[in-house]
Amino acid sequence: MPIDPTLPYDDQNVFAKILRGELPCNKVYEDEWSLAFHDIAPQAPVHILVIPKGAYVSWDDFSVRASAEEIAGLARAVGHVAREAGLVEPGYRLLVNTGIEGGQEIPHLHFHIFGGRPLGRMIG
Ligand code: IU
Repeated sequence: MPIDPTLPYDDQNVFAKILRGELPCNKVYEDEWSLAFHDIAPQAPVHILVIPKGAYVSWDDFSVRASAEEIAGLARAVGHVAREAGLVEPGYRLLVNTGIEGGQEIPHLHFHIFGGRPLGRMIG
């Protein structure tokens, strides 16, 4: 069920619980700003989620409230994780579902990294 991005942050969402160590994840990378883990229902041979450690509902929320350091930290983490997964040369796709019509289901910002097969051309 897609989430309403105008709602306040829900600290009971599954990614908040993963960040607090209350739920397990298959971790790929972690630093001061970010956590990356394999998606539980992969849509491609490589399907990794990268999330900020801060409490941000969505990309929209993050783009407004996050500090420059948090934004840079998350951007660097996404690039690092894709590189470490060996995806730069064949190529990969980043996706951030945002809000109800964007199909976002978990109310904590997450970048999807897809790769490991030809993904085709997709614009919307
Ligand atoms: P979405 O952009 O909010 O639609 O993506 C949510 C993703 O979170 C989706 O790909 C799920 O498979 C994934 N996920 C997960 O990795 N672990 C979980 O415990 C749950 C969802 I719930």
